Amino acid sequence: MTTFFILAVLVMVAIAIWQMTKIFELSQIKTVDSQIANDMDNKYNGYLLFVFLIFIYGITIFSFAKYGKMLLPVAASEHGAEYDSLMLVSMAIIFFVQTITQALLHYFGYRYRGQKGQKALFYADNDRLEFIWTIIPVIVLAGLILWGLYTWTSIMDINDDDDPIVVELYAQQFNWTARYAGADNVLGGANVRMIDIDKANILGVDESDSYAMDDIIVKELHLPVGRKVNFKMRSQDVLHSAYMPHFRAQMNCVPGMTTQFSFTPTITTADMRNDPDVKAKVERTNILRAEKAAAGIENSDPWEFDYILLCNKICGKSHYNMQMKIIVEEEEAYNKWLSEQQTFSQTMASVQ
Ligand SMILES: [Cu+2]
Repeated sequence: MTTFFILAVLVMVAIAIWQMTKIFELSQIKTVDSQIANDMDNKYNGYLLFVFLIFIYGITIFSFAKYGKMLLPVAASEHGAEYDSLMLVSMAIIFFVQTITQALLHYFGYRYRGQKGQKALFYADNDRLEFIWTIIPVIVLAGLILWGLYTWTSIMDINDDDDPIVVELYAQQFNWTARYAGADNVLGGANVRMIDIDKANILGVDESDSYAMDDIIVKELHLPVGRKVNFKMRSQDVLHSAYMPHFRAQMNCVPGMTTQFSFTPTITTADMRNDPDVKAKVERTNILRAEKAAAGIENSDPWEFDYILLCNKICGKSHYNMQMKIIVEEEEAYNKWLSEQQTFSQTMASVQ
């Protein structure tokens, strides 16, 4: 019965609005019904430009306030700080220019709106003005590009200085496997054609290569803090991308070739868990998770922060869940963990 009344009221309100619109239309019949904008129209549209300007500024401030906390915490790698400053300066310049140009654009739209009897001024060119608005972007952009290239070159300079650990990241739909180069710090040869599932040789490591014997294949990445790591990426099937956001690192994994990336972790997992930003994020997430758990939704256990390796190329239907945990720890703990893992020759022996 209540539903019926609500529906009846809604229908009546709709009829009333329709009737009022008709009355309004009838009362307007004598005014000029022209498709050409008059001074009044132009003025209203000019005011609407200011409303829109307030809207875009408002939504910008709102987004900063509400979503600013979603940004990544402090960079946990040596090159990360340089990368972050480049990003911050670029964004600050874009933000500054955007704020000023949008205000000018909308103000000019209002100020020079169409007015009856007013004729637009024919203004062919002004060399000084054009010089100013060409040279300033040229200088700023050239500066940013040069700085960017310099940063890129220094980040992408992968060499064997400082005794790096060599780790292979192997991508396949939809998981990651890591292979440490072992005591000799040289990865054994590998090729997808040598994959032998019966022997559990899932990475296609060359069983006849002596360098491969001490390689260590694992499903969790442990890295010693302060030690450079040279990653070699391979893919078994399609294009993947090894993305380690906390270390500001990403490299595509391409079938048929080896790509590489190198970085030095600077903050251990334990220290990162104590970072105020990370702590706040974990708290916020766990409040949501507790609510879900109370509602009986599965997989809502409290979350603990961990570094993570993700896939950043849409590689198939389970792409979203292609990830591997990364643990950064003191060299001692890392060495202990590594010594507890089986080498390639040990796993081969146990299967045969
Ligand atoms: Cu992938």
